Amino acid sequence: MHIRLINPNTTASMTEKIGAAGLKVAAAGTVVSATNPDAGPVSIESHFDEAISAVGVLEEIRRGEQEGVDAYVIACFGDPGLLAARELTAAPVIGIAEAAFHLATLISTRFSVVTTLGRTCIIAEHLLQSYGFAHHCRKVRAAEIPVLDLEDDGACALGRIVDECRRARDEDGVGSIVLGCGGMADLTDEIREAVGLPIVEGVTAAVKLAESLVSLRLGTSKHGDLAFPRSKPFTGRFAYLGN
Ligand code: 5HY
Repeated sequence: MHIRLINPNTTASMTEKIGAAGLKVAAAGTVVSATNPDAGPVSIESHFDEAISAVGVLEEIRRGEQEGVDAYVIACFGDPGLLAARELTAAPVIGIAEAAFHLATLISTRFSVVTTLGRTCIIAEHLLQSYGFAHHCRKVRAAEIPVLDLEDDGACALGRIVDECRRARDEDGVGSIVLGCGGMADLTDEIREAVGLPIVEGVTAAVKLAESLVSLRLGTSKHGDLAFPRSKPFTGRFAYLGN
């Protein structure tokens, strides 16, 4: 099976890191490829960034459909464009936030989330509500690091994330912690070592869920709201999206 990891921001080094993390946990025989859109924000840290990045995600889904991809992972913690992406394919499409929330509730009754900037906490809180996990999550915390500090070894992003995870461990009464950024995909083991709690990371969680769905031959339902979009022309610079 071929799983395509889509990094919705346009930072190639983060896409590479996400691909490596996914490949590390994939079963033998699973092909893992990672892409990012040509156009869009270099990092996603606001509602605006998210809205623009969603178009890039949809273009990558359309590209994957021509390549016969079996499942997709949207590797940004806001799960940008998730439902629209599911309309474009019969293959499973999994957002890393949704995947991490599901797994965290299988190993703990309560979890906290540690994400990057405080201003993005509301995005995770909205997802917790819309996915029905709000009552499982004690707190969405921020390490107050810009997303691209995760690409800069000198920025001591890891130290700030560990400090915030330790605060969650000591103050929130939770059994596990969810990492709130695709760019943290390579830090799980170090954080687990330093904090001593189960750490749930979304990219790897989504890859294992995608493998399960494909092996169970469970794809996105084309019955109801996730049916393929109705054919229609699009105008202007989006004309290429119409049919
Ligand atoms: C992410 N931004 O996973 C989100 C994290 C965040 O570019 N990749 C990004 O802070 O919302």
